[in-house]
Amino acid sequence: MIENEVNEMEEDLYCIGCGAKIQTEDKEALGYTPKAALEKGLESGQIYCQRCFRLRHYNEIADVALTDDDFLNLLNALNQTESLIVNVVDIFDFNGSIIPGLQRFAGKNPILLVGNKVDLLPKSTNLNKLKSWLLQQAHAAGLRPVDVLLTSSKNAETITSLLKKIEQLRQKKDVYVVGVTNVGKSSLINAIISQTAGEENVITTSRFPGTTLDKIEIPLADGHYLIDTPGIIHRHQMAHLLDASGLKMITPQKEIKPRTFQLNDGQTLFFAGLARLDISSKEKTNATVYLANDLLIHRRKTEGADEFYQQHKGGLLTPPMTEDFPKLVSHDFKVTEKSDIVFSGLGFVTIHEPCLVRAFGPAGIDVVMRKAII
Ligand SMILES: Nc1nc2c(ncn2[C@@H]2O[C@H](COP(=O)(O)OP(=O)(O)OP(=O)(O)O)[C@@H](O)[C@H]2O)c(=O)[nH]1
Ligand SMILES: [Mg+2]
Repeated sequence: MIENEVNEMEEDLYCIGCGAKIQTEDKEALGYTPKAALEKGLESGQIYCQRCFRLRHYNEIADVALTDDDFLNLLNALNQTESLIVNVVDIFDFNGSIIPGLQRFAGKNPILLVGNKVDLLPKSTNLNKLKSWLLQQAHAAGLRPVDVLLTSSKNAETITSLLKKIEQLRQKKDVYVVGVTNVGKSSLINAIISQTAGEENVITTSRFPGTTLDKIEIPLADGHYLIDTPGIIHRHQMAHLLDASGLKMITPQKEIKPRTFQLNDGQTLFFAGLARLDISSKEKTNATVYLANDLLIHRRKTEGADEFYQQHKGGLLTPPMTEDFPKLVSHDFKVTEKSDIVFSGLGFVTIHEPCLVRAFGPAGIDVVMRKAII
């Protein structure tokens, strides 16, 4: 009897953690929930699928792939809606956070641009300057946001400002929170729920890309919804090249303590085994590195650096730990003013004086130069 009831109700049940439709048949597919867990969930009114359960309790990820079509459908649906679009980007990885063509997908709907994870930047960062930089970058990428905000899901004040801004801009419409995977969309929504309803960590979040699997609708006071969406997956993200422990090591957890090196001509920095930077310059050059605080930075001569890398990759230079990690390829830059060399998904290095830089990143990962942001 109970079983029948459960089966009938399955039609309309969604995991509150990731948005997947709940099912009890296929262990490998999205939304799988053991029957016993489903019955328990029905009693409590909050159902989490098995994948969310594992993520939340053991930090274990079960890979389930959404196809590029899934994302395209989601984006295409945006201009059919009447809504406010909140585009969240990771302030620490702006280049890796851009969704090409978002302005077109948004149609007539206004876009609020949110630079998240601002807690990772040093306290001394000039936030107003950073905001104008963000807007400028957005314009360069063809995005015309109606406003820009900096947030941290760990900072209540920024969440209050975000809520206020959303209320002001949404004009009694739905709110879609969109962005690339891992920028912190679900964490921001959790922070909003915590501030308005007092419930903590309702939606599943994790450092693994691809946590949210379908739309999650959070009801707002006026009958409209705040909608979490699955993050767009950029296949060329550092996160996809690493295993769970590697990912943990490169993900900054708190305020980054910049590490400055005075480099001579012909010196090299290795950022674990993931990236490398060579300097050519007549003068001494100062390089300030913004990376996860515990990640190894190893300085040595450029001469023999290739052999050194081959010898120590996966040993002294860890991560990576896996054999199939792509080889490092070089990118040459001529620094004429204070600039950042950005290793997408890893961090950046501010070069303070004019010099020549040869930067190495894993094949397929963007390595770019920009005007210094700090
Ligand atoms: N330092 C810092 N970390 C954050 C912040 N917001 C989220 N994170 C972390 O970033 C990772 C991804 O967070 P999620 O909220 O799952 O990101 P998402 O955009 O919903 O990701 P998908 O569901 O995969 O699209 C987690 O490890 C979070 O703890 C923030 O403001 N500051
Ligand atoms: Mg999410």
